[in-house]
Amino acid sequence: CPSSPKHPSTPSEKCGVLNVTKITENGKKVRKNWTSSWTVLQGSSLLFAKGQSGSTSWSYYRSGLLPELLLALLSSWKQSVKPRPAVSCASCPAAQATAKFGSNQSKPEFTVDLRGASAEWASKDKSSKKHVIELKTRQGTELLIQSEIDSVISDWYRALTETINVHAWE
Ligand code: I3S
Repeated sequence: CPSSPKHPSTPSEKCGVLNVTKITENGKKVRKNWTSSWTVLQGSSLLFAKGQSGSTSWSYYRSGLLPELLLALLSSWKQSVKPRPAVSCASCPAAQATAKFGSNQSKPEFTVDLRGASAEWASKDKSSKKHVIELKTRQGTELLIQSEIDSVISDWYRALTETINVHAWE
């Protein structure tokens, strides 16, 4: 019998810019299409913002997410130059970002249900890129998630695996 989660109230809020592609959708293989997406982890959901493939500062400005983008970049930079504190809700404006998704300023392009999902470091045959996470959902969608910044993707790996563990039996 699996033990109950060690941290049932682990804050599952995080956001930032990640490279993402689906490789399977509803059990069917799809062609890779890497895009840079504003990504929000909220509870047991992972949301990807629409229209970030150009990912210019202007597109973030227009979507109203530029302040959050700058905060996320600043946070990544800070994390890369000094010991990293645990990710906390206060360090990330995920809630505001999600509120903006909800108010149509930037609709999520798609949402992934992390309940019953799995996340692991992708093997080399999945991608030639470094720092790639393979995320598989219960619904048969497989995604690759990547960042060039080691500390950024490591934090996401930790947050995703913790969230998946907490929601595994829902
Ligand atoms: O797994 P693949 O098919 O080698 O993935 C690469 C291709 O999707 C490629 O696109 P085209 O097949 O349209 O040329 C992408 O540009 C590459 O980025 C993909 O490989 P990586 O290893 O970057 O995931």
